[in-house]
Amino acid sequence: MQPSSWDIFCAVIDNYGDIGVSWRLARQLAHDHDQRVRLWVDDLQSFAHIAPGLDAGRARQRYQSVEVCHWPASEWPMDTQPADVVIEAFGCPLPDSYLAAMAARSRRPVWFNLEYLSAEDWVEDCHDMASPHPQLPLVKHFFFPGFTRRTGGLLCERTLLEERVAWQADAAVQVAFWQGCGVPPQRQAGELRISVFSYETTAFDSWLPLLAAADRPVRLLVPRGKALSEVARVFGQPLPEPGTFWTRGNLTVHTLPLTDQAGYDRLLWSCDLNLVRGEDSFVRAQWAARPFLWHIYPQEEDAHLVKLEAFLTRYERELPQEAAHALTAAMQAWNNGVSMEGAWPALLSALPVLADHARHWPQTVLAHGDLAARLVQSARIRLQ
Ligand code: TRH
Repeated sequence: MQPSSWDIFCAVIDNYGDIGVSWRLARQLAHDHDQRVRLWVDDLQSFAHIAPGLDAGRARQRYQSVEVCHWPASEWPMDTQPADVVIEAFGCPLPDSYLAAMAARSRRPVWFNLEYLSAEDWVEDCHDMASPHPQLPLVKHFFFPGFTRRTGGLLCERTLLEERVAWQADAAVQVAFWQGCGVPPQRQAGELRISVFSYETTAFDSWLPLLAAADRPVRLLVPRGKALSEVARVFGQPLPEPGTFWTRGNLTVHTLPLTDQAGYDRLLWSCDLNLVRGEDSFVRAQWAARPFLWHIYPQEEDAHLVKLEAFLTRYERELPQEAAHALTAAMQAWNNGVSMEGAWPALLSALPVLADHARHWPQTVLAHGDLAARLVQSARIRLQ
Protein backbone atom coordinates (compact mmCIF):
# COMPACT_ATOMS: atom_id res chain seq x y z
CA MET A 1 0.00 0.00 0.00
CA GLN A 2 1.19 3.54 -0.86
CA PRO A 3 2.35 5.61 2.13
CA SER A 4 -0.10 8.30 3.14
CA SER A 5 0.76 11.87 4.01
CA TRP A 6 0.14 13.05 7.57
CA ASP A 7 -0.05 16.51 9.14
CA ILE A 8 0.32 16.56 12.92
CA PHE A 9 -0.45 19.84 14.67
CA CYS A 10 0.99 20.54 18.11
CA ALA A 11 0.49 23.63 20.26
CA VAL A 12 2.92 23.68 23.16
CA ILE A 13 0.88 24.60 26.24
CA ASP A 14 3.43 24.07 28.97
CA ASN A 15 6.16 21.61 29.84
CA TYR A 16 7.28 19.06 27.26
CA GLY A 17 4.41 16.58 27.14
CA ASP A 18 2.47 17.95 24.16
CA ILE A 19 5.52 18.14 21.95
CA GLY A 20 7.01 14.99 23.49
CA VAL A 21 4.02 12.89 22.45
CA SER A 22 3.58 14.59 19.05
CA TRP A 23 7.24 14.22 18.16
CA ARG A 24 7.35 10.60 19.21
CA LEU A 25 4.24 9.82 17.16
CA ALA A 26 5.59 11.69 14.12
CA ARG A 27 8.86 9.77 14.19
CA GLN A 28 7.16 6.47 14.71
CA LEU A 29 4.78 6.98 11.79
CA ALA A 30 7.77 7.80 9.58
CA HIS A 31 10.17 5.10 10.83
CA ASP A 32 7.94 2.17 11.70
CA HIS A 33 5.16 2.73 9.15
CA ASP A 34 6.92 4.52 6.25
CA GLN A 35 4.40 7.35 6.26
CA ARG A 36 5.17 10.86 4.99
CA VAL A 37 4.88 13.10 8.04
CA ARG A 38 4.81 16.85 8.58
CA LEU A 39 4.84 18.08 12.17
CA TRP A 40 3.52 21.62 12.74
CA VAL A 41 4.74 23.08 16.04
CA ASP A 42 4.00 26.57 17.33
CA ASP A 43 7.05 26.71 19.62
CA LEU A 44 10.26 25.34 18.15
CA GLN A 45 12.33 26.71 21.04
CA SER A 46 10.62 24.42 23.56
CA PHE A 47 10.78 21.55 21.10
CA ALA A 48 14.57 22.01 20.73
CA HIS A 49 15.04 21.29 24.45
CA ILE A 50 14.15 17.65 23.85
CA ALA A 51 15.44 17.54 20.25
CA PRO A 52 18.88 19.15 20.57
CA GLY A 53 19.71 18.69 16.85
CA LEU A 54 16.73 20.78 15.74
CA ASP A 55 17.38 24.30 14.43
CA ALA A 56 14.73 26.37 16.24
CA GLY A 57 15.39 29.30 13.87
CA ARG A 58 14.34 27.42 10.72
CA ALA A 59 10.69 27.47 9.71
CA ARG A 60 10.99 24.19 7.75
CA GLN A 61 13.49 21.40 8.09
CA ARG A 62 13.80 17.67 7.59
CA TYR A 63 14.71 16.14 10.92
CA GLN A 64 14.89 12.40 11.62
CA SER A 65 12.70 11.58 8.57
CA VAL A 66 9.99 14.07 9.58
CA GLU A 67 9.35 17.46 7.98
CA VAL A 68 9.27 19.78 10.98
CA CYS A 69 7.45 23.07 10.26
CA HIS A 70 6.91 26.12 12.35
CA TRP A 71 3.17 26.71 12.87
CA PRO A 72 2.89 30.49 12.63
CA ALA A 73 0.54 32.31 15.01
CA SER A 74 -0.98 34.23 12.11
CA GLU A 75 -0.76 34.08 8.32
CA TRP A 76 -1.18 30.38 7.69
CA PRO A 77 0.86 29.45 4.55
CA MET A 78 -1.99 29.38 2.01
CA ASP A 79 -0.09 27.24 -0.48
CA THR A 80 -0.04 24.32 1.97
CA GLN A 81 -2.10 21.37 0.77
CA PRO A 82 -3.67 19.36 3.61
CA ALA A 83 -2.39 15.83 4.08
CA ASP A 84 -4.39 12.59 3.71
CA VAL A 85 -4.51 12.24 7.49
CA VAL A 86 -4.67 15.19 9.87
CA ILE A 87 -4.03 14.98 13.60
CA GLU A 88 -4.68 17.73 16.06
CA ALA A 89 -2.79 16.86 19.20
CA PHE A 90 -4.77 17.40 22.39
CA GLY A 91 -7.55 19.42 20.80
CA CYS A 92 -5.42 22.29 19.48
CA PRO A 93 -7.71 24.20 17.08
CA LEU A 94 -6.66 23.99 13.42
CA PRO A 95 -6.27 27.19 11.35
CA ASP A 96 -9.58 28.14 9.64
CA SER A 97 -7.96 28.33 6.22
CA TYR A 98 -6.46 24.86 6.67
CA LEU A 99 -9.90 23.50 7.61
CA ALA A 100 -11.38 25.13 4.53
CA ALA A 101 -8.66 23.54 2.40
CA MET A 102 -9.41 20.15 3.99
CA ALA A 103 -13.08 20.56 3.09
CA ALA A 104 -12.17 21.57 -0.48
CA ARG A 105 -10.18 18.37 -1.15
CA SER A 106 -11.96 15.91 -3.45
CA ARG A 107 -11.12 13.12 -1.03
CA ARG A 108 -11.57 14.62 2.44
CA PRO A 109 -8.71 13.96 4.87
CA VAL A 110 -9.15 11.58 7.75
CA TRP A 111 -9.14 13.80 10.82
CA PHE A 112 -8.24 12.71 14.35
CA ASN A 113 -8.04 14.51 17.64
CA LEU A 114 -5.36 12.72 19.65
CA GLU A 115 -6.52 12.93 23.26
CA TYR A 116 -4.71 12.78 26.60
CA LEU A 117 -4.00 9.40 28.14
CA SER A 118 -6.21 8.05 30.89
CA ALA A 119 -6.76 4.57 32.34
CA GLU A 120 -10.38 5.39 33.26
CA ASP A 121 -13.16 3.10 31.97
CA TRP A 122 -15.10 5.82 30.11
CA VAL A 123 -12.25 6.11 27.61
CA GLU A 124 -13.44 2.92 25.88
CA ASP A 125 -16.83 4.53 25.20
CA CYS A 126 -15.37 7.75 23.80
CA HIS A 127 -12.52 6.29 21.76
CA ASP A 128 -13.20 6.56 18.02
CA MET A 129 -16.29 8.73 18.49
CA ALA A 130 -17.15 10.94 15.51
CA SER A 131 -17.76 14.66 15.75
CA PRO A 132 -19.07 16.31 12.55
CA HIS A 133 -17.87 19.87 11.94
CA PRO A 134 -20.80 22.29 12.50
CA GLN A 135 -20.38 24.04 9.12
CA LEU A 136 -17.94 22.15 6.92
CA PRO A 137 -18.33 18.67 5.42
CA LEU A 138 -15.67 17.23 7.71
CA VAL A 139 -15.78 14.67 10.51
CA LYS A 140 -13.29 14.53 13.33
CA HIS A 141 -12.67 11.29 15.23
CA PHE A 142 -11.50 11.17 18.82
CA PHE A 143 -8.50 8.94 19.31
CA PHE A 144 -7.94 8.07 22.96
CA PRO A 145 -4.71 6.43 24.08
CA GLY A 146 -5.34 3.77 26.67
CA PHE A 147 -4.51 0.46 28.27
CA THR A 148 -7.12 -1.81 26.73
CA ARG A 149 -8.03 -3.36 23.38
CA ARG A 150 -10.97 -0.95 22.94
CA THR A 151 -8.80 2.18 23.21
CA GLY A 152 -6.03 3.60 21.02
CA GLY A 153 -3.20 1.91 22.94
CA LEU A 154 0.13 3.43 23.95
CA LEU A 155 3.04 4.80 21.93
CA CYS A 156 5.86 2.28 21.72
CA GLU A 157 8.35 2.01 18.89
CA ARG A 158 8.45 -1.35 17.09
CA THR A 159 11.91 -2.43 18.27
CA LEU A 160 12.03 -0.55 21.57
CA LEU A 161 11.52 -3.44 23.96
CA GLU A 162 14.21 -5.54 22.25
CA GLU A 163 16.62 -2.60 22.40
CA ARG A 164 15.87 -2.12 26.05
CA VAL A 165 16.41 -5.80 26.90
CA ALA A 166 19.75 -5.77 25.04
CA TRP A 167 20.83 -2.57 26.79
CA GLN A 168 19.97 -3.83 30.25
CA ALA A 169 21.94 -7.03 29.59
CA ASP A 170 25.04 -5.18 28.39
CA ALA A 171 27.31 -4.08 31.23
CA ALA A 172 29.73 -2.23 28.90
CA VAL A 173 27.12 0.12 27.40
CA GLN A 174 25.89 0.92 30.89
CA VAL A 175 29.39 1.79 32.08
CA ALA A 176 29.78 4.12 29.08
CA PHE A 177 26.37 5.63 29.78
CA TRP A 178 27.14 6.44 33.42
CA GLN A 179 30.54 7.84 32.49
CA GLY A 180 28.82 10.09 29.94
CA CYS A 181 26.55 11.37 32.73
CA GLY A 182 29.53 12.08 35.01
CA VAL A 183 28.33 9.39 37.44
CA PRO A 184 30.60 6.61 38.78
CA PRO A 185 29.72 3.45 36.83
CA GLN A 186 30.39 1.08 39.73
CA ARG A 187 27.75 1.01 42.45
CA GLN A 188 28.55 0.94 46.15
CA ALA A 189 27.16 -2.08 48.04
CA GLY A 190 23.35 -1.84 48.15
CA GLU A 191 23.31 1.43 46.23
CA LEU A 192 20.03 2.55 44.68
CA ARG A 193 19.89 4.77 41.58
CA ILE A 194 16.76 6.83 41.13
CA SER A 195 15.92 9.20 38.27
CA VAL A 196 13.73 12.15 39.25
CA PHE A 197 11.62 13.99 36.65
CA SER A 198 8.63 15.27 38.58
CA TYR A 199 6.75 18.50 39.26
CA GLU A 200 7.07 20.56 42.42
CA THR A 201 5.82 18.76 45.52
CA THR A 202 6.38 19.19 49.25
CA ALA A 203 6.97 15.42 49.38
CA PHE A 204 10.60 16.34 48.61
CA ASP A 205 10.86 17.99 52.05
CA SER A 206 10.55 14.68 53.91
CA TRP A 207 11.96 12.39 51.25
CA LEU A 208 15.42 13.94 50.79
CA PRO A 209 16.29 13.90 54.53
CA LEU A 210 15.08 10.29 54.70
CA LEU A 211 17.45 9.32 51.89
CA ALA A 212 20.33 11.26 53.45
CA ALA A 213 19.89 9.50 56.80
CA ALA A 214 19.29 5.99 55.41
CA ASP A 215 21.73 3.04 55.72
CA ARG A 216 21.59 2.43 52.01
CA PRO A 217 23.48 4.72 49.62
CA VAL A 218 21.22 6.48 47.14
CA ARG A 219 22.11 8.41 43.98
CA LEU A 220 19.46 10.68 42.52
CA LEU A 221 19.78 11.55 38.83
CA VAL A 222 17.91 14.77 38.28
CA PRO A 223 17.53 16.42 34.86
CA ARG A 224 17.39 20.22 34.93
CA GLY A 225 13.88 21.51 35.58
CA LYS A 226 11.18 21.52 38.25
CA ALA A 227 12.43 18.56 40.28
CA LEU A 228 15.93 19.99 40.42
CA SER A 229 14.53 23.32 41.65
CA GLU A 230 12.79 21.39 44.42
CA VAL A 231 16.00 19.67 45.49
CA ALA A 232 17.80 23.03 45.49
CA ARG A 233 14.96 24.53 47.56
CA VAL A 234 15.11 21.77 50.19
CA PHE A 235 18.92 22.00 50.34
CA GLY A 236 18.74 25.81 50.49
CA GLN A 237 21.13 26.05 47.53
CA PRO A 238 21.10 27.96 44.22
CA LEU A 239 20.24 25.95 41.10
CA PRO A 240 23.36 24.02 40.07
CA GLU A 241 24.76 23.57 36.58
CA PRO A 242 24.35 20.20 34.82
CA GLY A 243 27.25 17.90 35.68
CA THR A 244 27.59 19.05 39.29
CA PHE A 245 26.53 17.07 42.35
CA TRP A 246 25.62 17.47 46.02
CA THR A 247 26.21 15.01 48.85
CA ARG A 248 24.16 14.86 52.04
CA GLY A 249 24.88 11.86 54.30
CA ASN A 250 24.24 8.73 52.24
CA LEU A 251 22.55 10.69 49.47
CA THR A 252 24.24 12.02 46.33
CA VAL A 253 22.29 14.15 43.86
CA HIS A 254 23.62 14.45 40.29
CA THR A 255 22.40 17.20 37.99
CA LEU A 256 21.85 16.15 34.39
CA PRO A 257 21.10 18.19 31.28
CA LEU A 258 17.91 17.54 29.33
CA THR A 259 18.75 15.10 26.54
CA ASP A 260 16.83 13.86 23.53
CA GLN A 261 14.10 11.29 24.12
CA ALA A 262 16.37 8.35 23.35
CA GLY A 263 18.88 9.58 25.93
CA TYR A 264 16.14 9.92 28.52
CA ASP A 265 14.98 6.36 27.79
CA ARG A 266 18.47 5.13 28.57
CA LEU A 267 18.42 6.92 31.90
CA LEU A 268 15.11 5.21 32.76
CA TRP A 269 16.50 1.83 31.66
CA SER A 270 19.56 2.31 33.89
CA CYS A 271 17.87 3.19 37.19
CA ASP A 272 16.32 1.00 39.91
CA LEU A 273 13.38 3.35 40.37
CA ASN A 274 12.12 6.21 38.20
CA LEU A 275 10.06 9.20 39.26
CA VAL A 276 8.20 10.32 36.19
CA ARG A 277 5.35 12.68 35.39
CA GLY A 278 2.73 13.88 32.91
CA GLU A 279 2.07 11.49 30.07
CA ASP A 280 5.05 10.55 27.96
CA SER A 281 7.68 9.94 30.64
CA PHE A 282 5.02 7.96 32.53
CA VAL A 283 4.64 5.63 29.54
CA ARG A 284 8.40 5.42 28.97
CA ALA A 285 8.92 4.36 32.59
CA GLN A 286 6.61 1.42 31.87
CA TRP A 287 8.69 0.38 28.85
CA ALA A 288 11.82 0.65 31.01
CA ALA A 289 10.50 -2.35 32.97
CA ARG A 290 11.61 -0.86 36.26
CA PRO A 291 9.48 0.25 39.24
CA PHE A 292 8.30 3.85 39.04
CA LEU A 293 6.34 6.54 40.87
CA TRP A 294 4.05 8.68 38.73
CA HIS A 295 3.64 12.36 39.48
CA ILE A 296 0.46 13.00 37.55
CA TYR A 297 -0.20 16.39 35.93
CA PRO A 298 -2.35 18.27 38.49
CA GLN A 299 -5.87 19.18 37.36
CA GLU A 300 -8.68 21.26 38.79
CA GLU A 301 -10.90 19.70 41.45
CA ASP A 302 -8.35 16.90 41.90
CA ALA A 303 -9.54 15.18 38.70
CA HIS A 304 -5.99 13.85 38.37
CA LEU A 305 -6.34 11.78 41.54
CA VAL A 306 -9.22 9.87 39.95
CA LYS A 307 -6.98 9.17 36.96
CA LEU A 308 -4.18 8.03 39.25
CA GLU A 309 -6.51 5.62 41.01
CA ALA A 310 -7.78 4.26 37.69
CA PHE A 311 -4.23 3.53 36.59
CA LEU A 312 -3.26 1.93 39.89
CA THR A 313 -6.34 -0.32 39.76
CA ARG A 314 -5.16 -1.67 36.42
CA TYR A 315 -1.46 -1.78 37.21
CA GLU A 316 -1.86 -3.50 40.57
CA ARG A 317 -4.31 -6.20 39.44
CA GLU A 318 -1.62 -8.89 39.33
CA LEU A 319 0.47 -7.56 42.23
CA PRO A 320 0.59 -9.19 45.67
CA GLN A 321 -1.44 -7.13 48.13
CA GLU A 322 1.47 -5.88 50.23
CA ALA A 323 3.40 -4.55 47.24
CA ALA A 324 0.24 -2.98 45.82
CA HIS A 325 -0.43 -1.18 49.11
CA ALA A 326 3.14 0.05 49.26
CA LEU A 327 3.00 1.39 45.71
CA THR A 328 -0.37 3.09 46.19
CA ALA A 329 0.73 4.70 49.45
CA ALA A 330 3.95 6.04 47.90
CA MET A 331 2.20 7.43 44.81
CA GLN A 332 -0.51 9.04 46.93
CA ALA A 333 2.01 10.62 49.28
CA TRP A 334 4.04 11.95 46.37
CA ASN A 335 1.02 13.35 44.55
CA ASN A 336 -0.60 14.82 47.66
CA GLY A 337 2.66 16.38 48.80
CA VAL A 338 2.55 14.71 52.20
CA SER A 339 5.36 13.13 54.19
CA MET A 340 7.06 10.10 52.62
CA GLU A 341 8.14 8.82 56.05
CA GLY A 342 5.51 6.09 56.25
CA ALA A 343 5.36 5.16 52.58
CA TRP A 344 9.07 5.09 51.68
CA PRO A 345 10.31 2.14 53.83
CA ALA A 346 7.39 -0.01 52.62
CA LEU A 347 8.12 0.91 49.01
CA LEU A 348 11.79 -0.01 49.46
CA SER A 349 10.82 -3.43 50.83
CA ALA A 350 8.44 -3.97 47.91
CA LEU A 351 10.99 -3.02 45.22
CA PRO A 352 12.02 -6.59 44.25
CA VAL A 353 8.37 -7.62 43.78
CA LEU A 354 7.62 -4.39 41.90
CA ALA A 355 10.66 -4.95 39.69
CA ASP A 356 9.41 -8.40 38.77
CA HIS A 357 5.96 -7.02 37.95
CA ALA A 358 7.47 -4.18 35.90
CA ARG A 359 9.29 -6.73 33.72
CA HIS A 360 6.05 -8.40 32.67
CA TRP A 361 3.80 -5.35 32.41
CA PRO A 362 4.83 -4.11 28.91
CA GLN A 363 3.71 -7.36 27.23
CA THR A 364 0.35 -7.14 29.00
CA VAL A 365 -0.44 -3.64 27.76
CA LEU A 366 1.01 -4.05 24.29
CA ALA A 367 -0.80 -7.32 23.58
CA HIS A 368 -3.26 -5.59 21.23
CA GLY A 369 -0.76 -3.37 19.40
CA ASP A 370 0.76 0.03 20.00
CA LEU A 371 -0.84 3.40 19.38
CA ALA A 372 0.81 4.24 16.05
CA ALA A 373 -0.12 0.83 14.60
CA ARG A 374 -3.75 1.26 15.70
CA LEU A 375 -3.85 4.79 14.31
CA VAL A 376 -2.44 3.72 10.94
CA GLN A 377 -4.93 0.87 10.80
CA SER A 378 -7.83 3.19 11.63
CA ALA A 379 -6.69 5.75 9.02
CA ARG A 380 -6.32 3.02 6.36
CA ILE A 381 -9.85 1.77 6.88
CA ARG A 382 -11.22 5.31 6.55
CA LEU A 383 -9.09 6.15 3.52
CA GLN A 384 -10.35 3.15 1.53
O1 TRH B 1 6.58 17.71 30.51
P1 TRH B 1 5.41 17.03 31.07
O2 TRH B 1 5.03 17.44 32.40
O3 TRH B 1 4.20 17.20 30.11
C1 TRH B 1 2.88 17.44 30.54
C2 TRH B 1 1.97 16.30 30.37
O4 TRH B 1 2.03 15.75 29.08
C3 TRH B 1 0.56 16.72 30.66
O5 TRH B 1 -0.33 15.66 30.46
C4 TRH B 1 0.20 17.85 29.75
O6 TRH B 1 -1.06 18.29 30.00
C5 TRH B 1 1.18 18.95 30.00
O7 TRH B 1 2.48 18.49 29.73
C6 TRH B 1 0.89 20.12 29.12
O8 TRH B 1 5.70 15.46 31.13
P2 TRH B 1 5.79 14.34 29.99
O9 TRH B 1 4.45 14.07 29.40
O10 TRH B 1 6.46 13.22 30.61
O11 TRH B 1 6.71 14.94 28.86
C7 TRH B 1 8.08 15.11 29.02
C8 TRH B 1 8.80 14.85 27.71
O12 TRH B 1 10.14 15.26 27.82
C9 TRH B 1 8.83 13.38 27.33
O13 TRH B 1 8.61 13.24 25.93
C10 TRH B 1 10.24 12.95 27.65
C11 TRH B 1 10.99 14.21 27.34
N1 TRH B 1 12.31 14.34 27.95
C12 TRH B 1 13.42 14.31 27.11
O14 TRH B 1 13.27 14.14 25.88
N2 TRH B 1 14.65 14.47 27.66
C13 TRH B 1 14.86 14.60 28.99
O15 TRH B 1 16.02 14.72 29.44
C14 TRH B 1 13.71 14.57 29.85
C15 TRH B 1 13.90 14.69 31.33
C16 TRH B 1 12.46 14.46 29.29
